[in-house]
Amino acid sequence: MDNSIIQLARQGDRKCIARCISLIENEAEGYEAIISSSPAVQMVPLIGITGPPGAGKSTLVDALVEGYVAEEKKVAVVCVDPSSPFNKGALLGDRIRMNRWYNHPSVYIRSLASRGSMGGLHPSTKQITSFLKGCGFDLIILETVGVGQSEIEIARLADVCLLVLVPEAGDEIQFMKAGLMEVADIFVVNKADRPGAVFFATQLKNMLHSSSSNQGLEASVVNTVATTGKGIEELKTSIASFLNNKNQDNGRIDPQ
Ligand SMILES: Nc1nc2c(ncn2[C@@H]2O[C@H](COP(=O)(O)OP(=O)(O)O)[C@@H](O)[C@H]2O)c(=O)[nH]1
Ligand SMILES: [Mg+2]
Repeated sequence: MDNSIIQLARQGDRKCIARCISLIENEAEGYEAIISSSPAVQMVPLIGITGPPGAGKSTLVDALVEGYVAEEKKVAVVCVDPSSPFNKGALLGDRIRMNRWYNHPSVYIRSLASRGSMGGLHPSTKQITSFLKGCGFDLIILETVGVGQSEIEIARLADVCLLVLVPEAGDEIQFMKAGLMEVADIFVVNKADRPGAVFFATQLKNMLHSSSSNQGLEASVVNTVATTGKGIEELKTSIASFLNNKNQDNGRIDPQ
């Protein structure tokens, strides 16, 4: 393994980053060297975004990237589609959705196919996101379709986990998979241009309030229209304040 590739990747060279990720993804020769070279970067937040297909996750990622790039942040986006390779159309759709960022100097986007069984994340996702943290990005966004085990895995991996839902989900909320509600730090009611969004958000808030065991931080609910950017500033504020609170909690000295 040529060490200069790793070094160039660390300096933000896109081709070298892509090459390193492929090596990690395929566990190809030299991949251990790349992983062990990853500095322990704690300060780069990993934002996980999950939810059902079609909820608007990729459109939301596109809008968030726009917001962060406007703040002169460098962003890496990793998209994992557990349904691929059977769903090439979804990946293509994501590519179109985030089209304007593919050649932007502040943005790096990578799609990973899932090799995990049970629709989980790609087994190397953790190593790949850790690697990216050491390549000069200010934040990492991880988008995955919420099927199978992926939400649980993304919640474990991410520093803040967004669950994207649409107003129509209101009818199904009682029947939602057990465990799904618990993974979210922030509930995003996207497609808030559709009827029922305000009602659904209120319903969600009530439910969270009544089920809150006050372990950890209470989740928040944000309404967005990803296609127009409405609510994106509020969402960014929610993300930042969740991460802030979490850091303060982690830094707190535990009274005996
Ligand atoms: N009306 C409306 N449509 C949206 C909104 N956000 C996304 N969409 C549309 O929903 C479809 C699915 O979006 P996509 O981002 O691919 O969803 P994903 O599968 O969750 O990544 C696309 O046609 C988007 O244009 C929104 O806020 N309002
Ligand atoms: Mg998508």
